[in-house]
Amino acid sequence: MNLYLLALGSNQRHHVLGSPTSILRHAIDALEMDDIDVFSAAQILKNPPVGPSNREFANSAALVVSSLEPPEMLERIQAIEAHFGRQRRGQPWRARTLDIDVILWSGGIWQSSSPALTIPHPRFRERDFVLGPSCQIAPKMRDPLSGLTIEQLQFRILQAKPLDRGAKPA
Ligand code: PH2
Ligand code: MG
Ligand code: MG
Repeated sequence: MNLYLLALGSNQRHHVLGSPTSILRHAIDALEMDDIDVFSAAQILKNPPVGPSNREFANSAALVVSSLEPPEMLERIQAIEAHFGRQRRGQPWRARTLDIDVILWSGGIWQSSSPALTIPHPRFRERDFVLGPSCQIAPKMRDPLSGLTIEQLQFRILQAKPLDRGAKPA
């Protein structure tokens, strides 16, 4: 069995599901399938955008247990994103109804170009919007590259920018 830490984000309304917060609630429900068991999900938080977007994000994280191997998990996640109205055409930073990223995997390190998948996620160590929710559900899960736990990584960025936290409950 594989354990995955997933990060979820949304900064665009869905015509039926409504707000980003509502989209994330539905997306967490949609993750639960025959071969994916949602072990726990973090509280949904609102965060200022990191990067070129100017729209506020709703963010969360989920710990899931699955028999799926990383490429199959990615395929499943992309199917869920598409089902929730994610458009992949255009700029990579465009507003999205749903983004689900694989952050950590119990097997450790994964690197493939086809499909393009890197675990641990290459930018998660600096991202408060990933570490904040992840810390609620998996504080002791360890990054195989730095050797640090989620809690330690979160502490490191809080120490660096203590007044910069824009996260608030959704
Ligand atoms: N996702 C991005 C870029 N910037 N900022 C926040 N707050 N939350 C996100 O999920 C997010 C982001 C690229 O996927
Ligand atoms: Mg993504
Ligand atoms: Mg992302």
